[in-house]
Amino acid sequence: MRERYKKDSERTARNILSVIEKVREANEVVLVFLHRSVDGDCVGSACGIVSIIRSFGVDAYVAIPEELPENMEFLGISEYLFRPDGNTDAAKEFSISRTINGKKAGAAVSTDISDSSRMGVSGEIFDSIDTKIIIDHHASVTTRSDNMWIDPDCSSASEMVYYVAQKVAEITGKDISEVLAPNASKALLAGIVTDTGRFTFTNTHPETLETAGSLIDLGGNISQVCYNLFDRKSKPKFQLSAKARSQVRFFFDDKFALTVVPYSQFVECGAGPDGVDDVVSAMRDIDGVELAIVLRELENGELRGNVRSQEYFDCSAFAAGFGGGGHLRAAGFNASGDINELAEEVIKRVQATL
Ligand SMILES: [Mn+2]
Repeated sequence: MRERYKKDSERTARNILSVIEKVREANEVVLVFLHRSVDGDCVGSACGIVSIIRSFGVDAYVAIPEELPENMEFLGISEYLFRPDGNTDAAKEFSISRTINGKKAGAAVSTDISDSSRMGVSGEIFDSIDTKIIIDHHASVTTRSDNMWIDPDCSSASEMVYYVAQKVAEITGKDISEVLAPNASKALLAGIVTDTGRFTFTNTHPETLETAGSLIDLGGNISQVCYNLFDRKSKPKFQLSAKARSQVRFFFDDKFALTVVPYSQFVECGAGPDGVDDVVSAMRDIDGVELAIVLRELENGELRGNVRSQEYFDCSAFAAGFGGGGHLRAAGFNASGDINELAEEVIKRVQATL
């Protein structure tokens, strides 16, 4: 572990342990928050935190703002998830009395996100809880406090949560396998695999691989994780992906690749909202392309942009211009309105920046 990680993960571990004690005494529950348009890393890191907290006999749930994507179902983590806007008795109880199993949410942990505006329906719940701990590797954070661990150099929030688990085990004299359940370990591995692009991005450090190795020991299954998150696809997804690829337009000496996928094409192919997930990085990998953007329209009319760059384009700043966020080489945003008008606006702004 890096020197810097040791100090920060220990501080965060002690914060988690004091939250566990506070919540235990008050007979409350901890909620863990993640960003909307959930991905492997926010889901993995959040499940890791829930596993740590539950290992001390305290109730905790991931307040997931949308349905878990089908390609993550293999993780077997439904026991960790609570959907505030879901159609369940638990959601009804929460909407009436703001309690889960009769317990009030006494503390919040957010992973892979620090900003409630990107938490979807869970954002206002996060805002309403006073005690907060934030674990994130996105650079776009303006305030710092002792209750935050932000490290943009770390591959993933999941890697950070693994270090927190290690410290929690060390401080309390437990074995890490008592703190991280096998399904949580698998979810953490999925998070690292997602954010490192299967250990191919420049954020893959030696300790990232060591962490992944330990997680395999704890119950992660690397081939199952990679197959489900990257390779496996339904026929409709394959066909929509092919269509989106065939519609790519190139601009500015072929440095910018753009494809626009209206909802009608999802319907035509019978694909779900994740139907074009594999397209943007494939576009970015075309020789000479610096910037790739996929615009998709969801069933509810919401628009989503995925932004990837190769060497120098700041995706995070570009996405922030549309109210989104992310990393230097990978970012995203949500928008509303007409998808073709959004595309024109995107092209204009790219021309001004690229
Ligand atoms: Mn992440």
